[in-house]
Amino acid sequence: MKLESVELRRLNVPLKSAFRTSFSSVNLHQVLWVHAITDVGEGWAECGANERPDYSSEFHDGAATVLKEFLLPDLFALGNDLSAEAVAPTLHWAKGHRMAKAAIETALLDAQLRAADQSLANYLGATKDRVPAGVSVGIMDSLDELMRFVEGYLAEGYLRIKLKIEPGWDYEPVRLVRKTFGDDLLLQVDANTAYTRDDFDLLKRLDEFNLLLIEQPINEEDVLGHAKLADYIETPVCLDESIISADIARDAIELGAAEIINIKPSRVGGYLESKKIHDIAVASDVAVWCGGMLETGIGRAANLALAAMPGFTLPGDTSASSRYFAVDTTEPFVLVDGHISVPTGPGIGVDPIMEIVDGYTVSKEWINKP
Ligand code: OSB
Ligand code: MG
Repeated sequence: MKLESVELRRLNVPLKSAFRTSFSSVNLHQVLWVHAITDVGEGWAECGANERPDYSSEFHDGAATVLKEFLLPDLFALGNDLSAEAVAPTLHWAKGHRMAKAAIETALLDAQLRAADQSLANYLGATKDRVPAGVSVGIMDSLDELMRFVEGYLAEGYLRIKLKIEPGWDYEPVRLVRKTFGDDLLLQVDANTAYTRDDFDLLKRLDEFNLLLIEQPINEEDVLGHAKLADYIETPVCLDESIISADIARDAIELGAAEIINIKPSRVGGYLESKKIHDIAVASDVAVWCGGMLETGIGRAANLALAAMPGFTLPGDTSASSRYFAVDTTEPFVLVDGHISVPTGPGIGVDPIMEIVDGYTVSKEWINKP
């Protein structure tokens, strides 16, 4: 395969309701797409970075710049030696920028698999044709509002609820959801690093609610702190932001800091690195689940393929398109009996609907092979 040109496309996609985490509140989802044109066909990927460096250090302008100035030139230079598998080794010299690397690797993997008439799910070794869906519920203005949203999601059939928490929005919302919806509800929380080592007693109070897990309670660089917390509380500690590579996943597991892992392909540099983390976790008896970055259909499709691998034993944040969007950029993913079907078509298995995509597009830039 040979890379001929790449389109960087920015989209503004309105959310159905504001999504608030401990680090931001968004109404409009700003998205960066990487569209690769090769000699064997084209491929698409959604970059996991946000517009601002608020979830990780990456952000749209940074990802676009590193792609244009450093990553794409090396991939153009490979000529006919390019393959999706060659992307990570070729770009290894460039430190970090995993979301930018993941985006180009995924677009090329999509092109390569479409040409080979193979689905991403099949390529990754998926064993399921549908995956159980959880939903991530943002921080609300009131407990009443939270109850309305959770009740609505459960009525739609979601099989697991994840509550975003932060200091001041933790014990009470969790208590009320547990009390209202019962002991059988699969319930977990995500702090997005909002707590510190001084908050362990506060977090221990959540033990009484029999949560599936607590996700990334403290600073992502404090892996040892998560191991100490995991010793101190009953609730299993799950890492998200901290796990940026298979090496870190292996270390975090060995340290006792990652009793469960949220795998987000964008955060770790792509689907190939995600597969490595999956394999390490399975070998260590650590459960994994697929996280998300509010992906539109292009990104959601690829996440579903990953979530269909055998080690993904907990419901992911792989919700239906309607969780976030009135109109998705592809055929919408729908919830049926609490599950979402894994795409079976070649590559990521879905196509952008260009009339809709063009309506969301705010800018396009083409980078051509020199
Ligand atoms: O921490 O998992 C997270 C969204 C944006 C950034 C970080 C996170 C999230 C979510 C939503 O929790 C996941 C999704 O539904 O895509
Ligand atoms: Mg998280």
